[in-house]
Amino acid sequence: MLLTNLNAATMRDGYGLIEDAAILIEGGRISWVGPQSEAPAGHEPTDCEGRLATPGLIDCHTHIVYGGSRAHEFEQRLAGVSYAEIAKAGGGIAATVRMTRAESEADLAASALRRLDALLAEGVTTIEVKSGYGLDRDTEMKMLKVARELSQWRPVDVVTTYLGAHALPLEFKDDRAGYLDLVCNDVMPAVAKANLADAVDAFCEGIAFSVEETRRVFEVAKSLGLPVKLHAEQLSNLGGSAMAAQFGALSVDHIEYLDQAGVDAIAASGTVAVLLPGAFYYLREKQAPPVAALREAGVPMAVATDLNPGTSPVHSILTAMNMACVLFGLTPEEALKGVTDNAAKALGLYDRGLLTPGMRADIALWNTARPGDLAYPLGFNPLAAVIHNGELVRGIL
Ligand code: DI6
Ligand code: FE
Repeated sequence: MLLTNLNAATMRDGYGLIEDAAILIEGGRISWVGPQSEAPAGHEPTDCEGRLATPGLIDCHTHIVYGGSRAHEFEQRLAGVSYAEIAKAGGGIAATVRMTRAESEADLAASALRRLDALLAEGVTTIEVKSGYGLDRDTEMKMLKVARELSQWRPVDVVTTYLGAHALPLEFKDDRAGYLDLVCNDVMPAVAKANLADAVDAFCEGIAFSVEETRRVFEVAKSLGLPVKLHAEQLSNLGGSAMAAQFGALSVDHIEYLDQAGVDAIAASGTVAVLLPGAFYYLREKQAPPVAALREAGVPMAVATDLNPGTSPVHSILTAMNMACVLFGLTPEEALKGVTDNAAKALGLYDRGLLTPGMRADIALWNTARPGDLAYPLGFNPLAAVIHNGELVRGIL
């Protein structure tokens, strides 16, 4: 397939924009990109009518597999009940755990596909999905299995993450060490053996797990050959990010309270900073992540939806990009880099996120010529077509 008459945002070096570009796709890969006037001969061209081409978008942090609804908690929070009070009364993560344990694989898959469809409608071609609403072995494995199988039903690549250390389950409420034993000695080895997870994550926070508890989880992940990432410094600065950097973490996510020492630590380890403005927005947080310091230190920044039923029911990656600009001060160029090249790196994937020769042919085509039009509006979707793995899977060309 030779796509012609494009504005190609290659994302190599800023937008890496090539005007009047052509892209040659062979065997599911991009084999050539450049000015149309120099395109290789002998291929039937497909005229893209001046549209913008970007890499397929990558949502590198989601929790789209879960049971039930927590819409009533949103109403309670708006009526002045705090997240902590709701959790104490058996709501919050515990409520989703109950509802996820009760649902069949088929029901979990059906609701996850509806959420996935919203993301795919905006040009997403790779998504990460976390467990963490089962907490017992069977439900964690059920969630990861459902997540893995989503790619059989939709044209998308799914990367899965085991998030056993998300919250302390009710049945272990007086036995933290006992739950960590279960995570480290039982569930994680079973997940690894069944090849159900590509990485291991934890929630390191005052209301979740300490730095030392998280370190224990990471030691086991390392011994099983699984890369790690971390929900860190979201509500307070515990130093989880610096500890994660010692394990060569792929990413540290949220990081509103990351300090300079933390920035320096993740800069040295090549860890990606994943910014999640949806949770910041829903929780009406006041402290934004240290974007200027991250920029200064050359830390790659990614942006994701954090789609989850509690703190970020955000089903739109374009909205996350917009929020990253308006709430955190990213440039629209950084936001696009954050859902392409840097999101790929946050997942340890080095074959996508750029429109350059050798990369997978995951391409989004947009009804605009300017890449700045993606992060700028709210509630407007300029997607025209999607190519996934070299196949046209949405729109017509
Ligand atoms: N960070 C959060 O804020 C949540 N999980 C996480 O790791 C909360 C998720 C929920 O309330 O369901
Ligand atoms: Fe999350």
